[in-house]
Amino acid sequence: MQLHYMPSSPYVRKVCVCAIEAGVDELIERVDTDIRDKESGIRDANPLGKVPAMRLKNGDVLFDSVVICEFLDNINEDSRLFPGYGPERWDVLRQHAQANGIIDAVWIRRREGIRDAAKRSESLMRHQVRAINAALDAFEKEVPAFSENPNIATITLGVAMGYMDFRMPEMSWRDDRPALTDWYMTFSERPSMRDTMPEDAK
Ligand SMILES: N[C@@H](CCC(=O)N[C@@H](CS)C(=O)NCC(=O)O)C(=O)O
Repeated sequence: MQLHYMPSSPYVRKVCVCAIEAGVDELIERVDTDIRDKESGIRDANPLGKVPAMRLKNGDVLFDSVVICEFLDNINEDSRLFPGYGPERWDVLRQHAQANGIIDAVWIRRREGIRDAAKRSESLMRHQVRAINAALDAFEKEVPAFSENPNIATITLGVAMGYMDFRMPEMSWRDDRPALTDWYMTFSERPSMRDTMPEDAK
């Protein structure tokens, strides 16, 4: 399987962490992909032109990150990153959406922040920061009930926090969030997280 890969992308990192946690990482060949390069093949793989996209052995292509993660989880029948149908699944998928929304908001805030000051929308940036803070506050209350074993939600949250440290260090997300701070300190020590840290952030 070939993964269209960009080392700084948090969505790609999420897939890589899932692959390691699911024990299927060695099945994946990473293909460095420049999303701005029309010849990179990403638009053939994904009409949206976004990474990650995964080309399977039979030629089929999967995207976006959560779809690839569930596919990888299914390869190994002992892996349980996605709970089966039932209340736990809906809760984990809701938490995944909350964590992934943090990544989306950091990404939008960053894109807006690097525009010329005259074109930048301060209200759009404030809106993203408000959403990030509200989602983190909600997680601060949820941490005690987190499962010990990683799942798609906790992996995505760990990647979101790493992405904030990487792209928005001024956010100081740890302030007044002791439970999340402690949880991340432990989670980020997992080999899957250490081995996938963005190069610039090492
Ligand atoms: N919802 C998608 C988001 C993927 C995404 O936005 N990837 C970024 C890189 S971090 C990208 O390829 N952007 C290119 C573009 O927006 O044209 C997923 O989870 O896979």
